Amino acid sequence: MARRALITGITGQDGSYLAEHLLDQGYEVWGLARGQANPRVSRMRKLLADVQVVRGDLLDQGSLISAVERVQPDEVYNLGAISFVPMSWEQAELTAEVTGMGVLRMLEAIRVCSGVSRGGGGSASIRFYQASSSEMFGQVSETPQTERTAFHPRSPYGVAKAYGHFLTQNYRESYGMFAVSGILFNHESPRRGAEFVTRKVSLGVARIKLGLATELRLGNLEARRDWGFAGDYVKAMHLMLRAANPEDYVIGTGRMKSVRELVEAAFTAAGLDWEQYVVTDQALHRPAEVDLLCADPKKARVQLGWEPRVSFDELVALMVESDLRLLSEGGDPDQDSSWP
Ligand code: NDP
Ligand code: GDR
Repeated sequence: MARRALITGITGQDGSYLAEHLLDQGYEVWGLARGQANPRVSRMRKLLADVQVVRGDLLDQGSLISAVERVQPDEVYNLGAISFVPMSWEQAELTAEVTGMGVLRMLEAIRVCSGVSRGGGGSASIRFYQASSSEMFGQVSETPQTERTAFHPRSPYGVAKAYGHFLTQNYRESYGMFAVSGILFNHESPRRGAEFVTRKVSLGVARIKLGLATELRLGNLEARRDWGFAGDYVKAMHLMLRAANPEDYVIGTGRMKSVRELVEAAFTAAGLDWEQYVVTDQALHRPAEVDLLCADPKKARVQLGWEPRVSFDELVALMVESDLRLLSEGGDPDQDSSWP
C-alpha cells in the first residue's frame, strides 16, 4: 500500500516541491490548508491536482487532531509557519503561536492520535519532520555551522524556530517518537515568495529589463547567506524520515554569497549593470541582522547520501529567466494564476 504523507504549509514554496517529490515516490499526499477561502489553496490545486486537502490551522489544536485522525498518515511534514523574518518583529506573538507553538500542537496531535500516554505507554508509528532553520544560529559562534553549533537567534522568528527544534528533540526523547528536524539554510526557486530577497531581486531585474520599473530598493547588501535550490532540499526532508534512526541534519551547500553578489549575478544574467538601478534603503534594514550563515552539510552527505545539485549561478539564472517569462506573458506574481 502507498505510504501516506500529511504536509502542513502545502501552499508554500517547500510544500509544493515536497508534494511533487512524494507523489513521484508513489505516496498518497495530503496537504493541511487553513482559511475559509484561501486563494493559495486554489493555486496549489492547479499545480498539484493529485494532492488531497484537509482543513486545519496550526493555531487550532482540535483541527490538527481531526486532520491526523482523518488522514492516518505514515509521515507528517510540518512546514507551516510565519516564515518571513521581518514580519516576526511586527507580529511577534503570532509568530510564537504559529511558528513555535504550532509545533507543539502538531506533536500533541500525533501523540494523542497514536495513543501514546504521558506515562510512556504506547508507541507512535507516525514519523514527524520539523522545518527547523539556520536562523536559529543567528549570531554565529563558528563557521561553517554544524548540527552541534550553538544557537543565538536574532529575531522572534529564530527564537520560535529554536523552541520548535528543542521540542521536537524532546518528544523524541520523552516518547520515543521518530521526530526529526532538518536545519535548512536558505533555499529558493521561481516559486519563492516575492518578499524574500532572491525573488525580490529576480522580479526587480525582470521588471527593469522589461521597462516596467526603473529601480530596485534593497536593505543590507553585506549580509551573507548559503543559498540553494528548494527542489534539492525537499529531497533531504524525505531522506531524513526514511533513515534508519531519527536524527537532526544541517542542509545547505557549504558556500556563502553576499546579497551584493546575488544582485550582481542577477542583473548580469539579464545583461544589466546593477549599480545603475539598485538603491539601498535604511528602512529595509532589520532591528538585529544575521550577518552570515554557511552550512557544513557533511553529516547529511555521509549518512543520507544527500548533495545539492543546482549551483548558486544556475539558481539565479533560473529565477531571472522564470520571472522574465512570467512578466513578459503578462503574469502577475501576486495573483494566484501566475505561479510558475
Ligand atoms: P512559505 O512562507 O512559502 O510557506 C509557509 C506556509 O505556512 C504556507 O503554506 C502558509 O499557508 C502556512 N501557514 C502559515 N500560517 C499557518 C497556520 N496558522 N496554520 C497552518 N499553516 C500556516 O515557506 P517556505 O515554503 O519557504 O518554508 C517552509 C518551512 O520551512 C517554513 O516553516 C519555514 O520557516 C522553514 N524554512 C524555510 C527556509 C527557506 O529558505 N525557504 C529555510 C529554513 C526553514 P497559507 O497559504 O495559509 O498562508
Ligand atoms: P532570511 O531571508 O531572512 O534569511 O530568511 P530573506 O531573503 O528575507 O533575507 C536574506 C538577507 O537579505 C537581506 N536583505 C533583504 N531581505 C529582504 N527580504 N528584502 C530586502 O529588500 C533585502 N535587502 C537585503 C536581509 O537583511 C537578509 O540578511 C529566509 C526565510 O525563508 C526563513 O523562513 C528561513 O528560515 C531562512 O531563510 C533560513
